[in-house]
Amino acid sequence: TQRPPRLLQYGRMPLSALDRELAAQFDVAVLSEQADPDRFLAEQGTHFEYLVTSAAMGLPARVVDALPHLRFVSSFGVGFDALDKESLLRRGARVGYTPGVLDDCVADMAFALLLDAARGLSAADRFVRRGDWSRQRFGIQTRASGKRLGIFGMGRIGSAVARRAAGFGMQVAYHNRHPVEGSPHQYLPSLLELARWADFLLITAAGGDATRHLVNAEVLDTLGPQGFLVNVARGSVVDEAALAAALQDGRIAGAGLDVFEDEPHPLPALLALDNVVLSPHIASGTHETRHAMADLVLQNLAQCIATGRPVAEVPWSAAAATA
Ligand code: 8YV
Repeated sequence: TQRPPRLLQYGRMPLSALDRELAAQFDVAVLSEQADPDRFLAEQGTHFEYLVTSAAMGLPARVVDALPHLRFVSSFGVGFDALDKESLLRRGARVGYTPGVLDDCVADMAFALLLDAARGLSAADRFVRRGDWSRQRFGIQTRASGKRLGIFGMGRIGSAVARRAAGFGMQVAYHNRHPVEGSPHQYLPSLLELARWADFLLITAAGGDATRHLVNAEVLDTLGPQGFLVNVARGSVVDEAALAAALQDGRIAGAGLDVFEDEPHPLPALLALDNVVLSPHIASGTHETRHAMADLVLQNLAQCIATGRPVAEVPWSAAAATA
């Protein structure tokens, strides 16, 4: 019998069943669990052709540079902003990821946050638990149905959000760098125009340098005191300090956030506010979706080992491979 291929796991995966399956199929080393990870890389880095990581853990250049024979990275997640593009392209390693299978659950979560922010659901829960109900009235909230939903980032997930919005009788407009061909929704050529138009500004744009802090104080002030912000994309898209200040001053009405600039550390100012609902980066975190993501991580690995290319490949990796 052949020895199973060696596989470097950057860290524990977001689903323990996947850790177990990887250990069954491969000769696994988990980098984060080595006593001295840098020394481990220096001594053993030459042995690994395959690596798995997640969108949240990412992959720094320091690790790629220590793996001279790295051929394939399989990442758990659809975002690839935390995978170091330059070092991976230099290495010629191909990069697989898990688009498509998480769209519905992320869109569900976007709507959960939108409705919670508008109707004050989490604040209402705190109100009842504190025993305030017998002493005072809960504040009047904001209607979501029929309102204007501005989507920043009309990709697969943005489209899934827009489909849900139809059921709530919401009008949808969006902003991307370029209009999406064939999209039935209104395109607004700038984020400021989208913020001015929208009652709810919802972010499903990719993270990374191109979108860093695009949602800044000016965009939030333009969204205005009746407006709500929802972010299920990347914390880096929003200037979190500006957001906390806008929420505190009532310059926007409320927010729902699943992602933060420095996870797992939301800005402390946010924790004290009742008009923001916070969740710990769980939009893809259902049994169904995490298992589908895990299957694609495994399929990407298997196909890359068999044919040299993954089932679902990060665009810049695919582009480099065909160049
Ligand atoms: C995380 C995500 O991948 O897919 C993404 O880009 O951010 C999430 O689905 C998940 O938390 C595991 O890292």
